[in-house]
Amino acid sequence: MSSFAPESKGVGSDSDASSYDAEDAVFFPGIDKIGFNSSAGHGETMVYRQYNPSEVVLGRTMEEWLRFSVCFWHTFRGTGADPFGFPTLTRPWDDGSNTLANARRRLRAAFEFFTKLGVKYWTFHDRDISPEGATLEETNKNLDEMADLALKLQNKTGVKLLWGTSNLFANPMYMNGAASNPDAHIFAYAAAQVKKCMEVAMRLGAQNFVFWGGREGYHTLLNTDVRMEQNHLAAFFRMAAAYKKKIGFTGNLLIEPKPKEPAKHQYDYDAMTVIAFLKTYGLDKEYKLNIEPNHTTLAGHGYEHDVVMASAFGLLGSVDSNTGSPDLGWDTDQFPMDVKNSTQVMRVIIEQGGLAPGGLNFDCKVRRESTELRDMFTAHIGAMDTFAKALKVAAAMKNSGLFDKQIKERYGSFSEGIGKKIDEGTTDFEELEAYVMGKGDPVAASGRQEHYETMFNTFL
Ligand code: XUL
Ligand code: CO
Repeated sequence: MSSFAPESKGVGSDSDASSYDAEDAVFFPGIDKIGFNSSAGHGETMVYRQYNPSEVVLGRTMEEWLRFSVCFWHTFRGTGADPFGFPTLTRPWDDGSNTLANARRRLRAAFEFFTKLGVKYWTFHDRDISPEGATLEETNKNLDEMADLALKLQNKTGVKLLWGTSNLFANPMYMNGAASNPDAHIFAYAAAQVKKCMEVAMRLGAQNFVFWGGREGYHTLLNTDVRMEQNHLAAFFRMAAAYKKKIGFTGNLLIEPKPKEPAKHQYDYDAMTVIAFLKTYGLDKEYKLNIEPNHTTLAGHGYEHDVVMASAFGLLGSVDSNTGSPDLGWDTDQFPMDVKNSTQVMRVIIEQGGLAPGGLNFDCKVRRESTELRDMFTAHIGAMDTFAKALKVAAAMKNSGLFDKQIKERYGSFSEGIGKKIDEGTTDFEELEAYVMGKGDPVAASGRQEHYETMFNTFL
């Protein structure tokens, strides 16, 4: 996310926002619950043609496999402002004020949106849903008040909280980092903020709690002690895990890697960096990863790379299912519309037996030029259909057995003889040398990349 604007001003509109204060106010008039119709015409984009929640794929419903979630920050706090232009996304219920009344309207609009879309989960940062006050005490009081309303709306609609997280990056106090800040007082404030947010998330039945280290990194090494900063980060994560146990919160704790933006270098660079960090500090039993593919591509990897790596080490907890623009070099947080990329992700999710208690969270924002309320719907519908189709394609690939069989054959030399001994750890360099001397030099086999790529295409 890059356009987070907790105190965005100027998002006013001609309509009177307070007319949405009534309990029964309708925020999206003229838009009904989105239905499923697999034969809808090409021009219809307010309908699901792939996502049929109750359809069973590989023994589970689509809804169970996909666990879609809408994020509050982009979809209900995004203004369309960018470094070159003012807000473009005018929401009639949002008067741009930093008041609790405005926060309440946004939250009620959000639950109408989730319900009409038919999405069962949502995610938020503490500061998206609730305005900061003059002191931490006042800020916490506001958050409690907003949590009361969120709980009421969750109970009324059946929508659940996939995860909550603390915004430890927007407040100017955090400009030099939160848990990696050189000032212990700011470290303490960040700890207090997470403590409160975790309590609120638990009260709302969160299934996970996410940490994205927005400003945990450096801009110049000339003023930075990188080891001390990472020791502090580890201390912070250790205390968060201890507090989770203390209060009996049973959700998963997840760290979300990102290589850069806003910091020049962020410590949670990519999946393998976070895994090494967790193992270095003995935290790998307490934390899993929330992977965002746009961050993965920012790190210079292919779209599905971090999902594959995290899962391979048993640490894939959830996915912020978005995409970058392959021809741009920053975090554009676009809605994922590429079936091939999403299929690669769904293959991993199928292989590890699902994502629960994680899910596919749309950490995505409509383009600043997509200004109509219905664009909020079509963006999510298009992305959900993309992943639903990807699920079906990945299931067909799995059912064919072709990839499993050919990959198994490719590594076949490790299932017997000397290969088996390597895997079992029962051989050594001397024996391996003797093996080659006895057998003669090996001949390299083709990797057949184009064969695999062509085979993949046949399933699309
Ligand atoms: C930032 C990002 C965040 C996290 C939650 O790029 O993705 O929105 O998902 O803080
Ligand atoms: Co994210």
